[in-house]
Amino acid sequence: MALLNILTFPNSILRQKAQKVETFDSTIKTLVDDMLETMYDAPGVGLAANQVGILKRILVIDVDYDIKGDDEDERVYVKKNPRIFINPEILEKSGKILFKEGCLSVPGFSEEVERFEKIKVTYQDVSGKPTTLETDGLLAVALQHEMDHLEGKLFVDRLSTVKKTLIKGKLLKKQTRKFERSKFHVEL
Ligand code: QAP
Ligand code: CO
Repeated sequence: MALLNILTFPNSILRQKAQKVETFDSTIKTLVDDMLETMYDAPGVGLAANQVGILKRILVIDVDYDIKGDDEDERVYVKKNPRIFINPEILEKSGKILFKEGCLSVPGFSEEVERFEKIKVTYQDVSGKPTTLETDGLLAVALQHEMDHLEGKLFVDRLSTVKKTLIKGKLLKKQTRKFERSKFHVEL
């Protein structure tokens, strides 16, 4: 198992559309394991392959967690219920819900986004077996958020231009500082 690097907004790779998985081999299984490890390590409740720079239609989600530790850096997720969705598609949707969303690719920001309240999805598991699932609540929101990633879309695209521009500016500034720091260390 390995930790993968999570790309952050406004990285242009996050804007690319992911391709359908056709072959369910050990490469996919390893990728799924690494994505789960990366998600739990972050910690987060959902991760799309696009976010680790791999343009395949794969999502991992775990919304059944307990958070241990009060401090942001020391938080660990327990009671894991990892869910894997490959080639997911929405078959039916109904209702509307406002949910305050965050994203591992937009660290430190969360904003209210409108989603469907209830969805029915079809997807394949890690061995390629087709499954359908009808769900609502946090899992339905997480699925819609993660499926957006597969289309190169981020939750900030669903906010006002003002909010989106502000978040972009702050994240770019943070990334520049990180880069300057690493340059300094190399030159030492
Ligand atoms: C997507 O989001 C999602 O800003 C997953 O500093 C969104 O895991 C699922 C995170 C809404 C369900 C509902 C965000 C971690 C994690 C941050 C995440 C941060 C640290 C976000
Ligand atoms: Co996200």
